[in-house]
Amino acid sequence: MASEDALTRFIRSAEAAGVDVRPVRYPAGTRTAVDAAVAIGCEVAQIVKSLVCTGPTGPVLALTAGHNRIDLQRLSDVVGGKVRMATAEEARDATGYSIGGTPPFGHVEAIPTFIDPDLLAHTTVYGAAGTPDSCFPITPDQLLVVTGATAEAFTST
Ligand code: 5CA
Repeated sequence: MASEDALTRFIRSAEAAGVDVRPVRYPAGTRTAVDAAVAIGCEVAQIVKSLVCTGPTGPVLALTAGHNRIDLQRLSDVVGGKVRMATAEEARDATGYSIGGTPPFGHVEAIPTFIDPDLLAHTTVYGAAGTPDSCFPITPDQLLVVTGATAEAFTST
């Protein structure tokens, strides 16, 4: 699917979820957290990585601060069963978006979501808006409400 379509799809899904998102396109690309932080001009720690894992009952979404890494053992303990990183195909099937552009909400199905507490320390954080060249700002409070995420420590730096 063309990236423009995925951005439009995300904006519509966010509206349906009651969030007025204002994505910005960055021609230099925002495929990784570092790319996104450079393009936006923010700290890497303010980037929301939307990482899809596969758990005992299906997909699990781990919203991870840009400077942190998922610790799969810790995440498994939080989930209550063994999780692994989803394959690119599994992630796309679960969310409707490709890796590099996966947004933190607005997916084709509701995914149980956990959020890295480090993301809650900022006034504004930035998530992918459906494409590897777009991001949108959001407050951590709004992100918590719209995702219904549980704040749990599941990372290592
Ligand atoms: N747009 C940026 C900043 S919001 C972004 O989406 N970053 S991300 O971290 O959420 O997405 C990239 C992540 O996708 C990588 O950190 C990696 O965990 C995952 N990934 C990359 N390639 C694969 C792959 N082939 N299979 C599974 N996961 C992958």
